[in-house]
Amino acid sequence: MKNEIDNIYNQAISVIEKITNGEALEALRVEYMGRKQGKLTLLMKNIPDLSIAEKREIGPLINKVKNALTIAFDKKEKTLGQITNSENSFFDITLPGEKFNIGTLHPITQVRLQVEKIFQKMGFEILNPNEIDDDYHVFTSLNLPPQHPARDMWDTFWTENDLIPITHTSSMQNRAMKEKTPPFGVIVPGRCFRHEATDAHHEHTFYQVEGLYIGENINLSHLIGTILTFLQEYFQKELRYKIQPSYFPFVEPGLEFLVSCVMCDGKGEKDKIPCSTCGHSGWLELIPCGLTHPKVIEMAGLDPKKYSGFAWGMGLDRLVMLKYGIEDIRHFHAGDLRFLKQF
Ligand code: FA5
Repeated sequence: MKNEIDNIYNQAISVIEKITNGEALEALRVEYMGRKQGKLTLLMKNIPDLSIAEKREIGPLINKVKNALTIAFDKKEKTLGQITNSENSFFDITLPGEKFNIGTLHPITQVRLQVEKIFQKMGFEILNPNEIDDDYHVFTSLNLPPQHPARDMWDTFWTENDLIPITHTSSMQNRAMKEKTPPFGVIVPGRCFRHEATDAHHEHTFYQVEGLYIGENINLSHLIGTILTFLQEYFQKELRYKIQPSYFPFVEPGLEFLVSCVMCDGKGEKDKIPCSTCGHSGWLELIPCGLTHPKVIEMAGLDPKKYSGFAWGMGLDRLVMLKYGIEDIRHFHAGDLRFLKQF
């Protein structure tokens, strides 16, 4: 029996060495070590018939052979696996590469960067607003004391501790005047929040770009010149403009800056179809603005007899919509890649 065990071991080892694929190896494993009919298993079934002395010799020998074969099979299996992997890892440099989807800047971000560049060229500095601010900066410092009825013009969100997700970027006016020495110009691009029933032109979350210039002897011509220069540079078009009275407690006079419609060139219609962008009027109400109210200047610690200024607050989303002919503001935050991939 000892010889038989040696033979089985030697045969198995020599065949394992020659094997070249996993299937043949598995078949061989069953042939020698299979639980029912394996050659080694069958030998083990004879052990109960042996004498005690033989049992002591044969039992450990079979176990030793069994362990040695298990190791040989496992080793061969690993070797075959490595060969297969290296065959699979053949790299064909002629195949087209994997396509990576690289994101792009959101259209609002793209336009914000353009707007910032234009105003920087005109000497304006960029200030970032606090997205959550206090009552003083959002309202009181802008000549809107508590209980002022004009506060109703803003559908404001409040936090539980009486702070405000800013309703407009005018919230930085007081800080800018306190921090800077006139003459200075700043723009404040930022995200605003209002309790709005959303529609094609209104979102609860949108963007504004505030502008503030403070110096001496500032008048409406400075305001008009600045805004017109910006709009012509932004739309790359000669635009006609008109201004009409408006009301904001932090400017006096308060104005609405209108430009000839960029979609229909101020004609009110395009190809004989009424222009829906300007409501057939040929004019776009684009930028609320005005000369800074003396009280606002005074509240920032500056002398309103010496200093004057102008300010505006334009909707950035509106500028993007007009530039690219986007009909509904709600596309911006819908997360629809079909929309976003166009920019
Ligand atoms: C203001 O917020 C003033 N702070 C602007 C201002 C600044 C006036 C400085 C004078 C001097 P108004 O609420 O009109 O004004 O908003 C300004 C612009 O923000 C609007 O013309 C519009 O383009 C945009 N806007 C306002 N509400 C929304 C909204 N819910 N969704 C999208 N855009 C909005």
